Amino acid sequence: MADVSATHWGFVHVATRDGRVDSTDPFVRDRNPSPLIAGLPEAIHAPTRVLRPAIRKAWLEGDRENRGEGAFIEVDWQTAYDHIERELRATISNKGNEGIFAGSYGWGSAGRFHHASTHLKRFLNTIGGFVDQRQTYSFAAGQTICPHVVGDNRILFGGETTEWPAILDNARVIVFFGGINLSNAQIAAGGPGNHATADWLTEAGRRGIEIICVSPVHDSGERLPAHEWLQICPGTDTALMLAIAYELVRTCRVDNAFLDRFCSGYAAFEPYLTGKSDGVRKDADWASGITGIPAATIRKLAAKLSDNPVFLTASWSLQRQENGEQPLWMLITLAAMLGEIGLPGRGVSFGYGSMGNRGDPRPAISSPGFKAGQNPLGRFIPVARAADMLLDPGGKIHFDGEDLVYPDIDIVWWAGGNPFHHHQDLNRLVEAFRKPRTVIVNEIWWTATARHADIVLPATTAFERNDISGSPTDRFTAAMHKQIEPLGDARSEFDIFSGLAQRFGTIEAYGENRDEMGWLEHIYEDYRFRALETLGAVLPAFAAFWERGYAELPIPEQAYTLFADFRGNPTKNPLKTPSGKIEIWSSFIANSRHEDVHPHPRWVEPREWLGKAEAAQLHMVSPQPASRLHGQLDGVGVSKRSKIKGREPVRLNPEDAEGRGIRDGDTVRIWNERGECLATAALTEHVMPGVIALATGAWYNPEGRSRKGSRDLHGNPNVLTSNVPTSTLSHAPAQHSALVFVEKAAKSAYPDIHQKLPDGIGRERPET
Ligand SMILES: Nc1nc2c(c(=O)[nH]1)N[C@H]1C(S)=C(S)[C@@H](COP(=O)(O)OP(=O)(O)OC[C@H]3O[C@@H](n4cnc5c(=O)[nH]c(N)nc54)[C@H](O)[C@@H]3O)O[C@H]1N2
Ligand SMILES: Nc1nc2c(c(=O)[nH]1)N[C@H]1C(S)=C(S)[C@@H](COP(=O)(O)OP(=O)(O)OC[C@H]3O[C@@H](n4cnc5c(=O)[nH]c(N)nc54)[C@H](O)[C@@H]3O)O[C@H]1N2
Ligand SMILES: [Mo]
Repeated sequence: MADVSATHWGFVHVATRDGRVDSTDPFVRDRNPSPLIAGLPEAIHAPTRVLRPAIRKAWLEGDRENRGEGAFIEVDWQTAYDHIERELRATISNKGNEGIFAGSYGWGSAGRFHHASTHLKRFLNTIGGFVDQRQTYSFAAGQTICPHVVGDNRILFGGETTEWPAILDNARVIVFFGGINLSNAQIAAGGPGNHATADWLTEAGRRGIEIICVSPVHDSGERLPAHEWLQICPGTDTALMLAIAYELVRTCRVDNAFLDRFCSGYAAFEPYLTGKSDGVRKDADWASGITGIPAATIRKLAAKLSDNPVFLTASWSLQRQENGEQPLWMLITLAAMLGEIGLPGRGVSFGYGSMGNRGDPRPAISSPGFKAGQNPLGRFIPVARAADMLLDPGGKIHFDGEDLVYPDIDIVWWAGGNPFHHHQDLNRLVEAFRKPRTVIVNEIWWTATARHADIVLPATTAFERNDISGSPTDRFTAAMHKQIEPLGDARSEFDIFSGLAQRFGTIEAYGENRDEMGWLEHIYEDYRFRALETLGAVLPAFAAFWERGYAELPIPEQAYTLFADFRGNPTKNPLKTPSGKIEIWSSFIANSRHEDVHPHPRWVEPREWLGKAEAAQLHMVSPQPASRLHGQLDGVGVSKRSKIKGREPVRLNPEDAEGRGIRDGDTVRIWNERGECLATAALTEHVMPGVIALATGAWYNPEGRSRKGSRDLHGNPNVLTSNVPTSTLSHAPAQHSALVFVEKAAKSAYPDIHQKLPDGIGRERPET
């Protein structure tokens, strides 16, 4: 199967003709392939490809102010390397390696070897290191809080979690806070060989398991088996969970034996629930006023959860909000009060509606990987603080118990990520991007981030190089065969950084005397050895794997339940928390300087939510796009077809539209004090009144110049989102939601170009 490759959307069979990718079809073993893969050929050959190294002309004259504007000139690789070498050497000798920021957060390739940011970091590690980013945009608040509560992050992400067959055999009720969005399950980091979430849900329906979705948006509603949709005001789930917990206390249904044996600190939490400590009973009437869910419904839900074996889960979106640590902590606490944690297929774990294959049965070994090695500098910032760092060198923060100082950055380098997609408050990022002396971006396409760089290096796509895939939640590994020659002068990340390592005399440390195929064999054989050693699983040797096109791990005989070992023997298998138990009261937080985070879960009113909104304001949620992966594939295939009048659709309830004189298909302005964008109204009952849903990923396209206050023409929610962190504990992105105003746009004709090439980059694309 020499035609196999892997993408974050799934494995594909590739057909080529005359040196071009002609079609990409679903992998034969994939039961529910994603429709997004059909757009790949168009993307590979898109006019927006970066084909040659390019340098921003004004930067050559020392300009920092006009990033995102003006002409580029295309140069050869040696010229681009000359500039980069000079910049790196100057920074290292003037400021040391702490002048280089290369956290480079983002979703580079599914191919694990040519993983762009890993190569960037590996190269920089050979010349003294760089300032890194820690944690991910997906779940940074969760990554910070979960280890304090349950000792590690298996409950949040990765392959070692409660598996679907166990859930289906044992749970009678499943509650999805954040809903279960099948379009999100199209994606699995590192490339899934199969998409199984839809099948598990169908089976849950067949077995009569009760499914309850709690969300302001009814995503995938029509594709799910029979279920109940509870509409909740965004950002208020913690209040709902508290009220359910209160009901358990009121009706004497708390599992005190479980709390005594497996948890620490419940005694300090209960007085908060009952109002003894603060005078406010967290009862159903209280929560109803916050969440918008009728009190009787909350009481009924509490009874249902205590009468049945349950599995509770929350999507990651709940924690990409102000105080985002709280709903996860509170859901763990609720599951503990119900005494469900560690029983087969029951209890709590997160992210089942967030990404494909979470909860798929798979042996617990890590997938094939390529490593960046040790960073000799060892400095980092929390993932979402890049703009803060650039705007405030020397600024101090306290992060998860550690004191950090923002370094003074000369060089920003991104390879395999798109901050002009992922960063909150893009107008602020535009300002921050004016600070460094030099911005380098390795990209496949002329994204907004590439357009805001000084030096842009053209990277190949996965189809233009050999690679190997590996997803922590999936059993399959693809032998990703090169299908076509690189377009233009594009190079693989390995080639790009080998060229630089040559210049710095570190090629041996960087490349270890292996070529591309040598590395693939090395990575695969390491994986094959681990599979044999830890699982006794026999995978084919490299040559046979390469020939066959993929390898697969066996399905484990017994479905795994998270914390079953802890419940079975808490003395032998304690959690890695200070008490060895589930911490409902966290001694770490109690002893920390993070005063905005209380030592037990609680409801904290966010700065922006419907409870504080002006009459005309609506609450925007910015979920993941069904039509693409973040900004990837935006201009092609399903995503291109999903645009209405060339802009991103914004979903809103007909009630809110009517009050504003907005009809389906109207161009609307969405704005708040941070920015403004245009989008096209798509009226739907699947969004609750008071809420709008504007998916992420429409390529940022400011009207006129890239300036603070420029209106984004395309519908990118991040011109509206806030830089306020989830808390001072995590400093995590809280950008999933924000208050906004919406009105029908007065002017009907706005420019529509949403993927523009900079001046100097020929619109006439060379034959490739
Ligand atoms: N408002 C709002 N914003 C959000 C979120 C939200 O819920 N609301 N969610 C956040 C989340 S969860 C995430 S994970 C982030 C995602 O943010 P990103 O991961 O930064 O978004 P992508 O568009 O996937 O960017 C990856 C980039 O890598 C490039 N790339 C792919 N392969 C290669 C390669 O081999 N080499 C090189 N050099 N480049 C390559 C792609 O072209 C693409 O531009 O966004 C976050 N932003
Ligand atoms: N098609 C596609 N799939 C993707 C991605 C993509 O870009 N495209 N990105 C992938 C990535 S990187 C990640 S991290 C995951 C993210 O996975 P999630 O964070 O789970 O995904 P979202 O779509 O951002 O949000 C899920 C749902 O939560 C709802 N929601 C928002 N706010 C609230 C709230 O306050 N309370 C409740 N109860 N619900 C709320 C949203 O309306 C949405 O329906 O998705 C992955 N899957
Ligand atoms: Mo993510």
